[in-house]
Amino acid sequence: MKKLLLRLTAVIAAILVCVTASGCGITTFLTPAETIRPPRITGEFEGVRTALEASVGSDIVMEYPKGDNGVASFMTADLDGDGTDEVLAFYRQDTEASVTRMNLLKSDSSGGWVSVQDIDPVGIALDSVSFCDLDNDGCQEVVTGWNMYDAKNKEMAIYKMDSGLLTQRASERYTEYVLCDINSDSVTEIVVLLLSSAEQTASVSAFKFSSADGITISGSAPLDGGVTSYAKITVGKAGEDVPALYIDAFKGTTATLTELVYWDDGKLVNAYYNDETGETSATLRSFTEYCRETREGEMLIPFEKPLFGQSEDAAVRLNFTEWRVFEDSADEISTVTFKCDDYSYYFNLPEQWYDSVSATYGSDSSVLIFYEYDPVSGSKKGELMRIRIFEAGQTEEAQSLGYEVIASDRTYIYTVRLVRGNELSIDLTAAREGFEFI
Ligand SMILES: [Ca+2]
Ligand SMILES: [Ca+2]
Repeated sequence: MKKLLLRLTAVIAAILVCVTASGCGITTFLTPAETIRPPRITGEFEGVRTALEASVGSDIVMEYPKGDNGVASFMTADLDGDGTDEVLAFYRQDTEASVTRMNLLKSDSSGGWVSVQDIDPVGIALDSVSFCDLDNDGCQEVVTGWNMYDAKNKEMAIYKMDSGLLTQRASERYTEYVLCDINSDSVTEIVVLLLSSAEQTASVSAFKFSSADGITISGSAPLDGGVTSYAKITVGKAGEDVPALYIDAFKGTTATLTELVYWDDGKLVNAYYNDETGETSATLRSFTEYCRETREGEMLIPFEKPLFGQSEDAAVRLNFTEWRVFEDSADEISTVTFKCDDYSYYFNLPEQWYDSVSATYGSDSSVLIFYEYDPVSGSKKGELMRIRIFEAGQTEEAQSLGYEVIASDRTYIYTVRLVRGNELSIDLTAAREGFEFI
């Protein structure tokens, strides 16, 4: 559970990526924590709270964007490009229900702070704040996301600095959004996901921001309208140099799917979406698993690969996960893994096992058995390897039963018993290489 929470924290950070427009497409992805200097209440920002209270009264409670992780009650950035940072502070009036307000403060000539603008809230609570130069004029705009009174979806409001004050230039309904250069034109787009559960529709749209027109749509693509919520959005590549969004979504409580969205031939496309059914069934899996990035920066999409030889009415269906790299013609299989949720590990199958090995797992006894399976005759053949978990300190007992240790942590030792002499047999080194903690 703890690991799940950590993963969700990473998800929140991933959703709010802002790209530095460097003039050569996507090169760097920064989390808000990196684009915004961490606020300190000492030193140069010491007078901010006092200046805020002088302007809006002292009966206030400092707030912070609800959906952001680790971002505090004010953020700093040089919004007007004059070389010194402004402060955007978030607070609520103590006497008022939970409505987040924003206040813009500037440093004055004597090095103190003064409030110059109080900005009316767009919704009930501030969910996210990002600073990003959306129109390539060298100054960052402020992109805010708000929880609304009535709905599941949120409202985005974009502010631009104009004569020293922030002016709202655009707003848009959204479920999730990402700031990135999706079409490689060196201008950051606002990519908006909008899910309407009531109407069972969902779409992704890329918007451009300009000072004159606010936001205008550049492209749009349908998404699976039957999803329940979005779990994780990762900005990666589809192929060599094509920016892409990998969108992991829940469909129900445990099933997940991945939408892969990128710009192709002047339009936004959703690689696995089926126009006829209106669903993205190709990537639908019955379990919860999200895309992962390899050390080399390649994105892997999880596909469900049911184990051979299971009876249709088995109480618990077991699956391998086939991790694929997206390719235009046919996806490339990167690895096939068994995931053990009970003991939080993956076992990555050796390649020679992909088409002819199945497994059984007894959660009570923690034993995972891999065996050879003949898909043609549908028959189970000899055992190849079993993984068994012992309590820490039980090494001797494990060894006396023919097990060899491949990994350990404070609580358990993770062991294997190998069957040798089969052409599919693997050695201890390969078993160790295949084992991975989640
Ligand atoms: Ca700008
Ligand atoms: Ca762009």
